[in-house]
Amino acid sequence: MARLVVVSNRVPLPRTKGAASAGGLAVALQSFVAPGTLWFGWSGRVMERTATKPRFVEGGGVTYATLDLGAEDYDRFYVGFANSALWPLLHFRLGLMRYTREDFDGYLAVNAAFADALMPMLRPDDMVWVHDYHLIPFAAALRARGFAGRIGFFLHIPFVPASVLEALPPARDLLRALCAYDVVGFQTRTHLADFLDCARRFTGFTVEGEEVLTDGRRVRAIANPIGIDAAGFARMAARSAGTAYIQRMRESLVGRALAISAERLDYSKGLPNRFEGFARLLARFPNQQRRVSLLQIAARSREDVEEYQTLRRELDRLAGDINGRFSQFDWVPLRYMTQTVARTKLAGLFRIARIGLVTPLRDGMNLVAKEFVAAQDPADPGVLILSRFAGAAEELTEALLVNPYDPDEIAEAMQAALEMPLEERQARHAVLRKAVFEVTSARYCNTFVDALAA
Ligand code: GDG
Repeated sequence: MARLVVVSNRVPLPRTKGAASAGGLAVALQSFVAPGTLWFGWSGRVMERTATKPRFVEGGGVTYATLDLGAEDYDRFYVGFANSALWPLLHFRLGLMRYTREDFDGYLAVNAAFADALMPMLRPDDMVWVHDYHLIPFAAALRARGFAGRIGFFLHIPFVPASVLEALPPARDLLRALCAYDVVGFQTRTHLADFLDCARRFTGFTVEGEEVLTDGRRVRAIANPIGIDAAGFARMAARSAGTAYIQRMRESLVGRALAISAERLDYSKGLPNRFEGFARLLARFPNQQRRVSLLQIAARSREDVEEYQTLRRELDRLAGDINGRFSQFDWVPLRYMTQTVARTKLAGLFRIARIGLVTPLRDGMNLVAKEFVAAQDPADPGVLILSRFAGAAEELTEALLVNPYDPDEIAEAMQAALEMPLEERQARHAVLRKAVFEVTSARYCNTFVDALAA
């Protein structure tokens, strides 16, 4: 069997496994990679200059090979093009997009440097699976260095309609770069359709069904929603609910309902709108005051990108506002923390929550929504409130779906969730649970690798 080579910007090194990491990709892939796999990417470290030779770590039969980034490459590739241009663009936030040619050149240069470092380790029959927006030009870089084997790409974040994509100056280059892969995967049918439309308009290649015909090659585009290890997460949540930590949480609630949100502190996740929605719940439905607390876990992320610092200050202010306005001497409505919480604890918190509040303005998929569903006790489940603009909304149709731009809609959904009778909660949860147990991380990985091998 061909060896699998995984390439991703961040590599979950074995010593950090199980630690509080707040990224979706690592979580989905970690349990899948089999012994013999090579996993290659950035070490997460910034040095004076970008390394030319990787450092190796072994763990569970998997070889992890990582490169340090130089300070200038980090600024241009990671902070610059990837997270200040592509990330906002692909989350429909043109107003936040900061593009410079220097950043784009840095992005191409790091992809080239990564290809240079990986190339000597590759065998001709390896299958290379590249992840996410940091590495779109990676296949083109490997092809330029002579690699002729199978290369696939999966985009974890949304793909945008042509009218949004065209605002990015090198849109055409990136689309053509995507066509250097054999398989290109997206989270949803919508993202897939937008990609095919963009390829038709901007590349000069022919699109036939769900394939792009380039000069001499065929690129297959697929929709392959990512999932979680649902059974594993459910077990973890049930076990965690019996621990002293969760017991302390219950005691602190003194019988009040818990609403929970957890994600990276990121403007795509819609935290200010959610805070405002919660404030409107308390203002419009005052009988819910003292009856519910919202726990917001917002793990700090990308702190070198200015927008993230601005968002953090805004949230500090909003959280202070809400608690100043509504707190009573023995009740604090909003519990806001920016540290990460260990995964097992998070699972237990999800399990005892009455509401899972997942309201991104845009999201490729959103695994928190799926984890919340898996964590619930089917006999007395909590209610998932989910943004229509999360990829997960295509599958989780029995959630209370909201437009996150309307804080009143969030408030009304919270009110409905708090008042929802047990039978309706059970009925909705049963349908959601089925979806989450069907589209698992294992299915996601197998589907992609099968498409790549075909
Ligand atoms: C990208 C796409 C797509 C969060 N806070 C803590 C913590 N987490 C964990 C969650 C979940 C993961 O991190 C986050 O995954 P998401 O999918 O929700 O979001 P992104 O990080 O933005 O991931 C996304 C994903 O890729 C996969 O394709 O779904 O749309 O944006 O597992 O539970 N984990 C711990 N402590 C925290 O405080 N331990």
